[in-house]
Amino acid sequence: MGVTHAGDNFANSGHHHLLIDVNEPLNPNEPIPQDKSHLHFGAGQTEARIELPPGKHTLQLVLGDAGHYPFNPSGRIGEDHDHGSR
Ligand SMILES: [Cu+2]
Repeated sequence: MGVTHAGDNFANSGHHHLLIDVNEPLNPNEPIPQDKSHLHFGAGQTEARIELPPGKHTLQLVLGDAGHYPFNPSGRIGEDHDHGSR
């Protein structure tokens, strides 16, 4: 798989999406929503710094195609982040 800009339609390439505290599964037949809990890295970013309030958060990384549809099967990395307050 490759990483491209949103809108670039190369085979087996797409851009990353970070889902923050999203518990419902994505609908593979619809574009990934665009809101505070669905971040699109449409410039092809491969790293990002995000600020989260202390507590338990669920982060998912999903690769989407040029039209923001999740790849199927989605190369999803599930992660439970427990970054408690100090
Ligand atoms: Cu997108």
